Amino acid sequence: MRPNLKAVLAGATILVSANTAFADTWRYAHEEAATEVQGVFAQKFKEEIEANSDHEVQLFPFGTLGESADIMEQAQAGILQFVNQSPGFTGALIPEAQVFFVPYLLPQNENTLQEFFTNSVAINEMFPELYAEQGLELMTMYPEGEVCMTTQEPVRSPADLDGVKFRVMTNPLLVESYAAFGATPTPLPWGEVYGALQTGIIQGQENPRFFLDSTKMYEVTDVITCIGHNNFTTAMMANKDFFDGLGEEDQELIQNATDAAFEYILGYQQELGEKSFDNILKAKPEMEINILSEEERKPFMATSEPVEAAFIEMAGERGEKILNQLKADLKAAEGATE
Ligand code: 6CS
Repeated sequence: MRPNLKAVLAGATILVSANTAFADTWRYAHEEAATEVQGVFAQKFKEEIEANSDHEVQLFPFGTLGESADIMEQAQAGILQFVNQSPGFTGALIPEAQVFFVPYLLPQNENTLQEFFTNSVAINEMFPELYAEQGLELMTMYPEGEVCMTTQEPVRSPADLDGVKFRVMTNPLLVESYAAFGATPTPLPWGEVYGALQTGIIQGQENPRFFLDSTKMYEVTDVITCIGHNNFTTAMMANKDFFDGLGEEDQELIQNATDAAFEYILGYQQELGEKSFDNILKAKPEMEINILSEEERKPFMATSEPVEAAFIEMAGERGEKILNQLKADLKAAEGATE
């Protein structure tokens, strides 16, 4: 059942007025639990804002205000001042952001990946203009870790995905990508995934390593397969009217808090990802974890070209420009971390 937004926000208002130490309250919703990567990013942002100003940041983790699509609507409407939403749910709004689902585009080397997210011209200069058209001030994008699949049966080649109803985020290019991998892509909001796996409506899904552990995907699937095809990208943004209406000092405060949270989360998500498979095997020793070899990855890698073409078809000239800039940024990041 959807939470009653008015009731939640009324509660928030009472809390604010009870605490006279803060000048005002900024509401920030994200798509994960408080202890997961987006939650830790948000907590760091809150701490920075509150330590350096008289503003309060109130956090709304996954589920408290609805699904990803709901919190985005609320941020666009100005009910929320901040929102963390992954490009996986922004396909209809900002088709160009689907570029993050072209398989094998992002590097697997963590240093190169972090260098890319820090200095990318596409992320820091081009994407903000596209988000602005949707009433959003893009504050940053950051990685959440290597994406792997969980399924009921082993996946060694695209043929093993034949007939597998595979949940993807509600994103047309992800649908395209999993169709190219040989599966039957099934877009669903996150809140429906565990139950759909449990009841057999779907037989697979993908997510970053830490999330497979924290959301206990091993309880409802038996095999993890990593093919090195992607790293989970997410985005944090503010309502643009709210941000534009602030004084320079507050805008700088928000940028500094974002930068601090970004710096912190790079190392945090890396560590979390590294521990996740050990945690999963402790909880379920019979879980099968397969890291496919270079040879086994080849047929999956062959899909990157047609999926890239599908991206350009969907995102047009502007999408192609972003893709080219992103490739240039990745080359520069590789050069800087060789
Ligand atoms: O798969 C999803 O829908 C979710 N995955 C992550 C890692 N974060 C939030 C998102 O809703």
